[in-house]
Amino acid sequence: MEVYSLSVCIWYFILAFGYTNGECPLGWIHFGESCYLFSTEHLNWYFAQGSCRGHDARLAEVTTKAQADFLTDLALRFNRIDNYWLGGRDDVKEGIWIWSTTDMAFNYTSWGPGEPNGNTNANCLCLYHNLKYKWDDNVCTASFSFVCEKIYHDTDEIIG
Ligand SMILES: [Ca+2]
Ligand SMILES: [Ca+2]
Repeated sequence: MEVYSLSVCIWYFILAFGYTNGECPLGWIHFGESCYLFSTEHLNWYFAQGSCRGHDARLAEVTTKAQADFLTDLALRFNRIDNYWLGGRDDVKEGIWIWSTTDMAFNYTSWGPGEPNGNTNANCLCLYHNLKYKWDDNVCTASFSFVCEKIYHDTDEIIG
């Protein structure tokens, strides 16, 4: 138990001080051009998007393998029994997946085996626990955790 507590402490220390810096809000994790927040609350996809907007953010939109792997790896390390909404949807045209705020079609995907498989019943994108946090199409009204993404502000650019 002691060892477990210590390792949890070390992990939170890494999360707090290793991945973040002054340009992401406290609790958000810096990667590439963005800051990410893994929610602890559970909401349907629509309310999750609203919650992210409340943070001046959006549900995470993934355009590179590096970004996809980062989010999957982080969800695995958090090791919660949770699914996490991302900002993808195919409710406009079934089977045509787009990122919600840009309407851009997916140019990179990280679907789990057999996914997407929900047809018109499942029109929202998540990192799914039982797929080792690869991508899953799921029912948009399901109550899941979610990943918000906001722009990482580089201090040098603001000053320069
Ligand atoms: Ca669908
Ligand atoms: Ca599915």
